[in-house]
Amino acid sequence: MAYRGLIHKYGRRMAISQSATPITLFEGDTPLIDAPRISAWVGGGAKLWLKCEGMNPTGSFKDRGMTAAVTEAVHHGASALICASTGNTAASAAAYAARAGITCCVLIPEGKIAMGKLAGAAAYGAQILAIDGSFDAALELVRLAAERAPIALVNSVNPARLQGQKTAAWEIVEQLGRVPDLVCLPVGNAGNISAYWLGFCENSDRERPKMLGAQAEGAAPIVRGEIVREPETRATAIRIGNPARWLQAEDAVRESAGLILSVTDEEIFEAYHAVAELEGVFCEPSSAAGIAGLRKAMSNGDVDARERDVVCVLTGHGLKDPDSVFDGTPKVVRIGANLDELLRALASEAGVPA
Ligand code: AN7
Repeated sequence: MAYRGLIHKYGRRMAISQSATPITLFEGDTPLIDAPRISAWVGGGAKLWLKCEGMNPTGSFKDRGMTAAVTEAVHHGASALICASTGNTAASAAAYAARAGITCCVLIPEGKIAMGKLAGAAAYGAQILAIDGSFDAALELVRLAAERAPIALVNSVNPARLQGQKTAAWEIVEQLGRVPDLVCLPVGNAGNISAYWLGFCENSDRERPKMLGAQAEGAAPIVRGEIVREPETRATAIRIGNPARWLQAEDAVRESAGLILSVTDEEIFEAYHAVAELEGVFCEPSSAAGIAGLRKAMSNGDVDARERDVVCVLTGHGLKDPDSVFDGTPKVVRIGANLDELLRALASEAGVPA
């Protein structure tokens, strides 16, 4: 039968109300593609696979958790949703609220949201509110607001979110035909790494991957072991200084014998450009933190993944954040509108002989 979304496929294995009518945009079922060139770029002899979560309906993995959280909220009578967001959660919540015919309010750190995410939230008709403060401050505020006002909180502190997001682990096992040896992903609020670990643990008692989480150096509270009051990174999705699922992420890393490490913005952006140019897979900068972290861990000997299956989760689509592609202005070569100039440019710019 045709694919009809995560709850239809996995709902019985999700701890959500079984009688609820799914609110779905047919999220999930995203590609897991082999990546020989980026494997070589990362080095160390591992075989890399890319889990392309940007292929979800609103362009990020958040849709997996949102179908579950919004289904649950609507089942319990909610007529409005709220979330704090670095962008992707906002776009996803706005879309699922629209799908359910209810109101959505999003609270964002002003000026720190990629344009494609803001565009999504606006297009789906959310009420967008901004504060002069960090994501962490926004999350604190929406938690308090949800205690006072009749509005359902859909950040990943909501347990239904993890129930939806854990399905990505099961898809990977199905697509690969086995459990991978290592799974690498970016860590912000730490909901996703917690959800993957939950999924792998529910999948098997014996075979589980190591989890590798990557934080941006300027927003690496778990790596540093302390809250970061003013997190800073160009990877704005993971510009978070006090992750809500901090302890759970530490458990996932410890229980899996994995690791959490930080990568510089420079390393993140190198990986971001490399995966697009070498594999044709365009993710947003934050999403490339997992690849950057893997490369670092391989080169300094923290992981030995030779001839192993490694999955890098690319959490959001590159089109979410078009500004990040360019360092200033796009590299465009202007030519006259005639064949001579085109052929000359092909030879000089692209190495294509006339
Ligand atoms: C592309 O949208 O926190 O560790 O408010 O958008 O589960 O928080 C986004 C996070 C990774 C980190 N990659 O995931 C939000 C938000 C992308 C993201 C993360 C986010 P978590």
